Parts: sequence; structure tokens; C-alpha cells
Amino acid sequence: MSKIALVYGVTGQDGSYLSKFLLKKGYIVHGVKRRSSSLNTKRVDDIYLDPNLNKTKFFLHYGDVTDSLSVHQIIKKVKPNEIYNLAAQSHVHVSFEVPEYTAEADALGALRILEAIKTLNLNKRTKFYQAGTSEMYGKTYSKFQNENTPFYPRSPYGVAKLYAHWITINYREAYGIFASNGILFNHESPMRGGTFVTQKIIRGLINIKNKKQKKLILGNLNAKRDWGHAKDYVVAMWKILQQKKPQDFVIATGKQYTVKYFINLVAKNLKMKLVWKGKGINECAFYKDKKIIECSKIYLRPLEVDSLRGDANKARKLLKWKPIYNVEKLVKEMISFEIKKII
Ligand code: NAP
Ligand code: G4F
Repeated sequence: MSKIALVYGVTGQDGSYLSKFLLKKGYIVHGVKRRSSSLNTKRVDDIYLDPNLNKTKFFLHYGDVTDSLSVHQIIKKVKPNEIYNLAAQSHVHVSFEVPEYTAEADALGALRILEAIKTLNLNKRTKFYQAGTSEMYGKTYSKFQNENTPFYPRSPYGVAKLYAHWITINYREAYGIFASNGILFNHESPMRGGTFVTQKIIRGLINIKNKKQKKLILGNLNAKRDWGHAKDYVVAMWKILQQKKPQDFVIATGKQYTVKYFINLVAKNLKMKLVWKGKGINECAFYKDKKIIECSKIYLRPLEVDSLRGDANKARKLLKWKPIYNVEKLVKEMISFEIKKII
């Protein structure tokens, strides 16, 4: 019998990779999408078949993690073996603008799903994965962050995710639900949303090279991130739910680069020679004597997370997980995907 998975956040970057991974493993995959006036399913259109016409193993349901009724109804109907809660307002900067909504979706969303598992008496049937984040570490004092590093979130997003982290542990301990947190460091891919810094840099520099854009305006170039590939990270999500007992794992590459390093790497791949001038908010880059990169306060956050670097030794040992992609391979794949779109 095929296992049944329910993916919240199916239309997002990770949801699309995870669904494809689970289908390949033989799962029946149900995904929850939000009603939107513009199409929001482009990342999963390639696996969607009309259930009336075709024999499909991939089903979509309208729903929202801010809506308890829909959460309850969908879980009651699907009775999944595994639920992956990837649904979130996932943009850190935006969370300062919509803090209440971010808490509704990112904090209480997890609670609503866990409560549905409990009230529907699915404790023994349904495993739960919570998409935790390195943003929960926030203001870091240690070089590497692992499962024992204290949390100090620096954004409404990080604070909301920390609630989801602890409520997952709480329902695990109080009601015996197989509920686990993945604490994932930044991961990117060709499916990454356009307003996250990696995709913004890649699309911006390609457009500038092709004379379709004059300037790329960014914020803090000195922040350090541990960037992996979403394709590697969804494998870890699945492995976390295949463990004998529910527990929490850090998933990361262990390598760290600044935003400026990432820009230079993309430029090198595009054969664009950049000349950097200035410092801080006045730092800028020239290409063929034209100023093409500038910094603006608009993209600075009220608080910044300066440095994230994960120690995924626990995952390496217990999950036998390690990333296949490094940052160079990631950048090459993202660039080549964007260039193919233009041709
Ligand atoms: P993403 O591309 O922004 O996808 C987020 C998904 O959540 C989308 O499908 C979105 O739907 C859906 N969503 C948003 N609000 C919702 C709501 N109220 N109800 C139901 N669905 C909702 O994010 P991602 O990069 O795939 O990340 C997946 C999860 O991992 C998120 O929870 C994120 O916070 C977390 N995470 C991400 C990273 C990373 O570096 N990517 C690292 C650590 C943790 P629409 O398509 O309709 O917007
Ligand atoms: O790409 P970012 O927006 O990602 P951020 O804030 O690290 O959050 C991502 O990773 C988290 C895991 O640690 C996830 F939980 C979260 O959902 C999301 O996927 O920004 C990366 C860095 C930041 O320091 C930011 O200040 O890049 C800096 N940055 C500089 N200029 C910029 C820009 N970020 C964005 N989005 N846009 C800029 O113009």
C-alpha cells in the first residue's frame, strides 16, 4: 500500500521539490494550495494531472493554515501518514511589515495542524514535520549552530517559527505525536522566489548583461549565510520522518559566504568583471565603467542576522544525510535555468 503524504506549502520552492521526491518514492501526495487571483501553481504544474481524466497520485486541495476549519477538514479527508508543514510567510524582511499575519501563518499554522492530528485521533497514524529555520538562532555568538545552540530570533518571522518549533516539541511530549523539527539553513534552487537575495542577484546580473535592466539595488552585502540546494534538503525532511523516534535536526552545508561573495561568484560565472568601490551603504560595483550595483536602505531590515553557519553532524550520523550540491554547483544550476528561460 502506498503511503499518503500531505504537503502544506506545496506551491512553494520546497513543496515542489518534496512532492516530486515523494512521488518518485511511490507516495500518494496531497498538497494544499491557497486560492489566488493569479496562478500560483507553476512550480507543480508539471506533476499535476486532472484527477477526472487521469490516473494521478498527486492531488491538490484549497486551504490555508490560518483557517482551522479547512485544516481540520483536509486532514480528516486525507488521513495522511505524513504531514509536511512547509506553509509560511517565508520572507524575513516582509515579516517586519506583516508581523501579525506572519504569526498567524508561521506560528499558529503549526498549532492548527497538530491540534487537528490530536482531535482526529490520528496520533498513531500521522507523523508531522515542521519546517524550522536557522533564523531562530538569529543573533549568533558561536561560529557554528547545532541542535543545542540557544535561540535568539531577530525578526517576527524568526519569533513565529520559534513558537512552531516549541509547539511541535510540546505536542510530541504531551500527546505522543511523531512530530519533528527540521532546522534548515538557507537553501536555494532555480525554483527560489525572486525576492530572496540569491535569485535577485542571479536574475539581476543576467538582465544587466542582456541590457534589460540598468541597476541591481541590494541591502546588506556583508551578511553571511550557509547556502545549500533545496533538492538536497527535501531528502533530509523525508529522512527525519523515517527515524525510529521523533527528534529535531539541523540541516546545513557547514560552509558560509557573504552576500558580496555570492555576487562575485555569479558575476564570474556570467563572465562579468565587477569593480567594487565604497563601503557600507555606499558600496557599489561597476561593470564596463557603469555603476550596476548599489545599496539602499530600503533593503536593510530593522534588525539583521549577521552570520549563520550550521553544524549538521547529527544529521550526517543518524540520517546518513549529506548535501550533494556546493555553492558553485548551485549557482551554475540557477544561472543555467534562467538562461534557458530566455532562449
Ligand atoms: P516559499 O517558496 O515561500 O513557499 C511557502 C509556501 O507556503 C508556498 O506554497 C505558499 O503558498 C505557502 N503559504 C504561505 N502562506 C500560507 C498559508 N497561510 N496557508 C497555506 N499555505 C501558505 O518557501 P520555501 O523556501 O519553499 O520554504 C518552505 C518552508 O521552509 C517555509 O516554511 C520556510 O519558512 C521554511 N524554511 C525555508 C528555508 C529556505 O532557505 N528556503 C530555510 C528554512 C526554513 P503561495 O505559493 O500561495 O504563496
Ligand atoms: O535571501 P534572504 O532574504 O534570506 P534570509 O533572510 O536569510 O531568509 C531565508 O533563509 C531563512 C533560513 O535562514 C529562511 F528561514 C527564510 O524563510 C528565507 O528562506 O536574505 C539573505 C541575506 C540577508 O542577510 C539580507 O539582509 O541577504 C541580505 N540581503 C542583501 N540585500 C538581501 C538583499 N536580502 C533580500 N531578500 N533582498 C536584498 O536586496
